[in-house]
Order: sequence, then C-alpha cells, then structure tokens
Amino acid sequence: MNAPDTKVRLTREHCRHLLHQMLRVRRFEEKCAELYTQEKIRGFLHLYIGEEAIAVGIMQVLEPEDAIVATYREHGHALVRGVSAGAIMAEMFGKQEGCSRGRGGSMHLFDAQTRFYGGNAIVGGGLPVATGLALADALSGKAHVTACFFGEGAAAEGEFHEALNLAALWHLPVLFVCENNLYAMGTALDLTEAETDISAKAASYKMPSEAVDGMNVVDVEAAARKAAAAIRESRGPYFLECRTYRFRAHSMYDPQLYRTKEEVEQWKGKGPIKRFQKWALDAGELREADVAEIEQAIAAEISEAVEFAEAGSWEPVENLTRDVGAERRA
Ligand SMILES: Cc1ncc(C[n+]2csc(CCOP(=O)(O)OP(=O)(O)O)c2C)c(N)n1
Repeated sequence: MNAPDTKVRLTREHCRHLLHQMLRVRRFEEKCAELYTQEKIRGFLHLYIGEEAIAVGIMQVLEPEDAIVATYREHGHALVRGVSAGAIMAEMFGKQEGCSRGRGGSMHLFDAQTRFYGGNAIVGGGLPVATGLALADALSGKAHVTACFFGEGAAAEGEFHEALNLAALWHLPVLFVCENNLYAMGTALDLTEAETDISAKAASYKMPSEAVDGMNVVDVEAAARKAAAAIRESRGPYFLECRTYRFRAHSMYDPQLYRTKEEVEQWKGKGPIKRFQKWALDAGELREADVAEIEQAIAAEISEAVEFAEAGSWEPVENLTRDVGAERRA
C-alpha cells in the first residue's frame, strides 16, 4: 500500500479557502463582541480571536462522518465545521431557532447533523466525551475519527489523563488537539504544571504526539494531515499540541492583569490571519481583490445571520420543563 499523501497543496483556491475561513471566524466574533456590549448576547462569551488557524487547519482533514468535541471557546469550530452562522448567532441570542434551541448559548453550541458534539463548559469535560464517541465508533466498526479540541488548562484535570490513557490502551481513533494559549484564565501554564511541555505529557501515554506552530494555518493543516492519516491507518489516538495565543481577554469580564500589553502586542504581530494573508499576497497566490471579495462575502453572511437571530423567537414558557426528564412512553 502506498503511504497516504499528507502534503498541503497551496493552490490559489485553497489559499482563498483558508483565508476565507479564518477571516469568517474573526469577523463573526468581532460582531459577537459588539452585540455583547449592546446586551443582545448575554451570559458568557469567550472569543477565539488569535487562534483561528487551529480550527481552520484541523478541520481541513476531517470527513463529514468524523466527530468533533470542543470547549466553550468554540464558535470558530462550529462555523468551520459547517453549522450555519444564522443557527450559531440565534443560539447566542437565546432564540429557539439556535442550533441548541437557544438553551445552550455561546458555550454549548451543538449540532448532531454535522457531528459537532459541543461546546463544553467544564474544563477537560470534552476529553472523556470524545474518547467515548471514538469507543462507540470503534465498537460499531465505523472507521471515523473524533477530533477533540481543548485548552492547555485541561492538562491539570484528571479527565485529561484518564481519557488519554484509555484512548491509548484501547486504541481509539481520537485526534487530541491541545490549543495551548499559555493561560488558563489568569493562570500561566508554569504556575500549575511541573512539566510545561504538553506534547511530552501525551507522549508518555504511548501515543504519537507533536507540537506545532498554532499561529501558522499551513503548519497546522500539514500536522493534521499526518495525524489523521496515522489515526485512520492505526485506529489509535494521536496528540497535537498547537502553540497559540488569544488576543482578547479570557471572557468579556477579564481585566487581564496577568499579562503585559507588550506581550499581547508581540503575539498580535504573529497573528495567523495577518501572516497568512501577507504570505499569500507576496507569493502571488492571492490578490488584494480576492481579499476584498472575501471580506464582502463574509460581511453579507454575518449581517444575514444577525437578521436571522433578531427575527427569531423565544421559547414559550410552557416549554420550561421540556427535556428536563425523559418523556413517558405510552
Ligand atoms: C472543571 C472546571 N474548573 C474550572 C472552571 C473555570 N474555568 C473556566 S475556563 C478556565 C480556564 C481554562 O483554560 P484553558 O483550558 O487553557 O482554555 P482557554 O480558556 O485558555 O481556551 C477555568 C479554570 C471550569 N469551567 N471547569
């Protein structure tokens, strides 16, 4: 059998696609921040701004039947996976046209149709869910992959170790994707972990593990291609640590006293969109007109999503206890 082709092909079309997806996530979230200050979106809001290359790079290699589990910083993952911007925005607004019927909000986007299994608010909570999904797929003979996104803060949780151990022991097809943005809320990694190399921790569970520049979409896609091919071949897990940075606060209420403005500015200079766009323009893969066209399409998509959410309806109060318990069968 020939080795699978894991090269990233940077055709003009692919460059456009990568830039479009990253910009889509960025603009969608900028709009969310604006709507939050207008109190159209309430509750918690955790933005992914700065980390877009990870969701976009990884999602390139997933098939429609593969499953995805994410954290509360998951708007980008849901969008790139194919949950519609309207269904996500309506969910943010708490409207029943939202992808979780308005009951989940920003942290609990869910869409069974695209096998997008959340949106999990509990740090580390998605890891056992992903391992369980992969176990179910493996037991029913389905050759799918489950991609599990989580922050480096999850490495301090017991569930991280339990999930990695079982995935390795039982050879489960999980792609663990650690989005290491250096801070768990206000806590720097080296204040909680004796071993700050997360990929080394994963390797100790006897699964292939590597670290990649999470600010470079092409590097992430290349690593994801290699990882997905290995999982599909071995049916065992693979661990990718994507080193990244969030440009915004942890959530909307965070004065960010734990890091300096200079540090944030330095990372912004390595921003995934800025960097990729510059490269693609310099290399002649894209033209300024492409970028303008992409921006225009995104602006139209987002304003349509906001209109859809605005026009949505609130769930009637009679539904208050619906889904709280199992319905009685006749
Ligand atoms: C089990 C648990 N403990 C604490 C919290 C509170 N909390 C919410 S987000 C967060 C930080 C998580 O950081 P990380 O996993 O690195 O992800 P990031 O927010 O950086 O993407 C904490 C401690 C929680 N949600 N769940």
